[in-house]
Amino acid sequence: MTDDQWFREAVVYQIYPRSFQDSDGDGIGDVPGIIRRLDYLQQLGVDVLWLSPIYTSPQDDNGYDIADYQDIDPTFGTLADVDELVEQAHARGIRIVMDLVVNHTSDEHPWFVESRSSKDNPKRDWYWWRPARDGYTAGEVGAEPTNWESFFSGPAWELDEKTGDYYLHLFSRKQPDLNWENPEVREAVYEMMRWWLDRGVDGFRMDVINMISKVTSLPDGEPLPATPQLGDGTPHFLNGPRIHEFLQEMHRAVFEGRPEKLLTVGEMPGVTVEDAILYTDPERHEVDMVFQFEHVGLDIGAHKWDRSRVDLRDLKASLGRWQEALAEVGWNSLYWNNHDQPRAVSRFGSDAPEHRVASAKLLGTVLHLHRGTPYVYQGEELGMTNVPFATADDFLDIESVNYYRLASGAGGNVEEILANLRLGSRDNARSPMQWDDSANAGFTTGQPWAPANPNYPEINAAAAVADDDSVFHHYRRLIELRHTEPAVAHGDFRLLAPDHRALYAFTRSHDGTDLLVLANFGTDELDLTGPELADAIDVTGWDSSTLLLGNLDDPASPTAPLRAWEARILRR
Ligand code: TEU
Repeated sequence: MTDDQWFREAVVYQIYPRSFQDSDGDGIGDVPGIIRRLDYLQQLGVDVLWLSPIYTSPQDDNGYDIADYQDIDPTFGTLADVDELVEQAHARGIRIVMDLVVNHTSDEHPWFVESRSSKDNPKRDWYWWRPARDGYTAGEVGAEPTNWESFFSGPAWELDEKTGDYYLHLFSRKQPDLNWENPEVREAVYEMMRWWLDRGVDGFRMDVINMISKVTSLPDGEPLPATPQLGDGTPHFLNGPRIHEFLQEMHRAVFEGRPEKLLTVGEMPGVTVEDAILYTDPERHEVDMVFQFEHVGLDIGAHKWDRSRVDLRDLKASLGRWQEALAEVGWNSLYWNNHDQPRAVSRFGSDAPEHRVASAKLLGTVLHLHRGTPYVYQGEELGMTNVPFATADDFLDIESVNYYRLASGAGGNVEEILANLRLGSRDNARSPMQWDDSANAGFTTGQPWAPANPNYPEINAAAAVADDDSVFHHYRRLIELRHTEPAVAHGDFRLLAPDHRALYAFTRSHDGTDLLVLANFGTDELDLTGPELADAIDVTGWDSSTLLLGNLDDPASPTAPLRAWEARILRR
């Protein structure tokens, strides 16, 4: 492994600063709060911290709407605090990766304020402005330039009264899309990125970066089943015509020739394995890895709020296909959850009290033993769960609020809408980090912007750190394994028993070492040598292997039947 592939042995921890640790009692997490918790993160052993956005922002989308890329929002701290964070993290051997949100800005960014000021403003073309559809008057129903639906419900176009044109916003109306066709836009972004790197940060997580190149004729999309007046614009802006060109240009303008290899990860909804090979081929100089969405879409039905329990066979097939496709060229990122997804243990494991700890450890085991760079989302290492939301008022996120408003306004069944939100709302991931059993889970001494999950007296970091059997220490051991056992980072991956409904099993092989990972995604005991499994997986050669790490009391033998939610890593 060359030095510029260091990320292959690294584990990244995602911080959602708003919900991590408040230091000044205003109820919102901040950068000094992160600094205060660096020792905890060092104890966990992570190599990199990725911070969701902390820049100046009206917070319409909790900071993913940026009004100044080169300053910190006062609720989160100051630039001096960030310098301090970088210094203190580096002193502990931890790198800092910033969120880069450049598909769109805030509508309060000076670039957009200028752009909207008149049709002949020099920055007019920095965003996507279009007149009303032919034959329609601006403001009329259906007059939007295209039928695209916004990710946050409703049309993706907003009429600006001042000039009578519409602007494109794939997300909220306070997040106008930048026009990457304009070379001045691209250079302004690159300059800002260089400024951050010069300040000492170690890379970027690039928000919806595969949306920056649009088909410039902006064709209508296929009508959507649930809202046929709107269409699916994604074929016209996901992995668009110039995306590879833009990323390569960015590489040359920002990353090439830097003394240190920086980390780049592109968040890419709708990315296929074929695209991902191109994006992550080191020879092409685009990004180190991408966040793909296939495995977090398997339990989603006709529309994104329609969720069911994932079929384990689909999950294995999907993740297995990504493992195989990027085995020779490119690299995977690995994640179960983040600030946009429900909590992993509630979704893929079991948050029932008797299974929560075992299933949280099992999920960590399976993910961290895949080939790729694992991402831990804050609180995942404690087995934090989804939040028991009672009423519509408990949902704070713009995506959830908009969905509730539009769906209930259109006469939808309120109980059904609430049930969908409980399973799918991004608010599940955004409740405060549970530090201890004091008021507000030790997150703030003030009034928290979102309430702590009521289970914090039991599920919290202080309790987990003190208990050697906790989810925390299991994650710590998994992270350590990646650093000490070369097969974890570099071994070949081979999926076993793909058709079994409850067993997730695979091997990793490297330089004469074989690892076997066995995980029981359920409560029925699994006899590994019984007739049901004997054909699919032959464990006879593993009888005298070493148990590297398990999640329950040691089994009678390495190949003894798997108990409820049991996971084992065997080595020979
Ligand atoms: O998310 C992009 C994205 O497509 C989704 O995951 C999105 O969160 C939404 O739930 C789709 O249903 C990124 C950020 O991670 C997210 O927090 C931002 O809201 C979004 O981009 C806009 O910047």
